[in-house]
Amino acid sequence: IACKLMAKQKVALECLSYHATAPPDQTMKLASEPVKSAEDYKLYSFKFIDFDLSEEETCRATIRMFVDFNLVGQFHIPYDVLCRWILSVKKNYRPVKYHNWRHGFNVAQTMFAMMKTGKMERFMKDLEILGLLVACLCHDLDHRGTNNAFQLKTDSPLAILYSTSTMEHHHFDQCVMILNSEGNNIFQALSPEDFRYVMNVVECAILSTDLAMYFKKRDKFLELIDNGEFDWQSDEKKELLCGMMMTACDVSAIAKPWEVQHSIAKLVADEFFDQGDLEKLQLNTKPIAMMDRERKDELPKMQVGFIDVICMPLYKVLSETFPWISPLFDGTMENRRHWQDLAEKV
Ligand code: 5BB
Ligand code: ZN
Repeated sequence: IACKLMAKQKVALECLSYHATAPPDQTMKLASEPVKSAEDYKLYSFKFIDFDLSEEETCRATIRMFVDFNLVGQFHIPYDVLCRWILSVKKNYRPVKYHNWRHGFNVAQTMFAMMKTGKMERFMKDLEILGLLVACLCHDLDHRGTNNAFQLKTDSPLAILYSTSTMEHHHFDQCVMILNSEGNNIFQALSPEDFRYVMNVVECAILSTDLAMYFKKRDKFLELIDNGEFDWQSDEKKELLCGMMMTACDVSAIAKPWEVQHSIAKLVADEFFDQGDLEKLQLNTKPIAMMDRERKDELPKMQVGFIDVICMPLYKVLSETFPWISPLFDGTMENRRHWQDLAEKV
C-alpha cells in the first residue's frame, strides 16, 4: 500500500506539471465560430481522413458529432463547456507520433460512422452513445508512446499503481481528471444515476482498448454469436459489444484507403521504433522485432499478421452481425492484399 501511495503521488506530480485546461480565449473562439455539417466533414464515411483538417477543425468536427447524436440537447451540455472540454482533451494528448490527439479523434469518427452509416445506433441507449463517444476521444489520453510492457520493464510509477492494463487505467484516470476540472464537466446536468451509468460505460470502454482484454472478450462474443444471440440488451452482453466496437474503432486505420493506411502504418512503426531505441538505451536490451529499427523490412509481414490475428476476425464477426459496417472488413482485406504483395517482394 505504501508503494502504491508513493506511485500515486509521483504520477500526480508528473501530471500537475503537464495538465492544463483550455484557456478562455481559445474556448471563446471555438464556441463562437460556426460548425460545418457532418457531410461537409465527411463524418459518415469509413474512408474519412483527418490529414486536411487543421487542429481547430478537428475540434469543430468533434462538436458536430456531439450535436448530430443530439447529445448536446438531450443531456443539456452547455456549449462553452463542451468546447472547453474538447480543447482540454486535445491538450492532454502528447505530441507522440501515433498515439496523439489525431488518433483519439479518428477513433471517435469511426464510432460515429459505425453508429450512423453502420446503423448500430439503434442497439444503443443515448447514454451509451454519449459514453462511447467520450471514451473514444479519451481512450489514449497522456499516452507516452510506450506500451504496458515498457511501463512494467522500467518500473514506472504507473506500473506500480496498476499492474494490469496499466496505460488504459491511466487514460481513464486522465479522462476523469479533465471532467473534474473547472468548467469541463460535460456530464454536469446528468442525474446521479445517469452520471454513474455513463461513467461506467466510459470506464469499461476505455479499459477494453487493452489488447489483452480484446482476446478475452472476442472469445465470449464468438460464443454468443454461435448460440444465435441477437439480443444485446443485457448488461453483460452490452458491455461485450461495446468493447468489441471500441477495438474495431481503435484499429480502424487498418481499413482506410491504401495510401492512408500505408502512411499511418509508418507512424505506428516510428513510435514502436522510438520505444525500441529507449529499451536499447535505458534497459540495454534488444527490442522485439516490431520495435527494432533494424528489422523494418519485416513491417509488411507484421501488418499481415496484425490483420490475420486481430483485425480480420474482429471485422468479420462484427460485419456478419451488423452488415452495414462491412466497409471496415472490405477495406482491411484490400489492404491485406497490398501488405502481402510487399511482403513477398522482400
Ligand atoms: C500486436 C500485439 N503485440 C503485443 C505484438 C505484435 N502484435 S502484431 O503482430 O499484431 C503487430 C501489430 C505487429 C506490428 C504492428 O505494427 C507495425 C507497424 C502492429 C500494428 N499495431 N499495426 C497497426 O497498423 C496498428 Br494501428 C497497430 C496498433 C496496435 C495498437 C494496439 C491495438 C489494441 C487494440 C485492442
Ligand atoms: Zn488507441
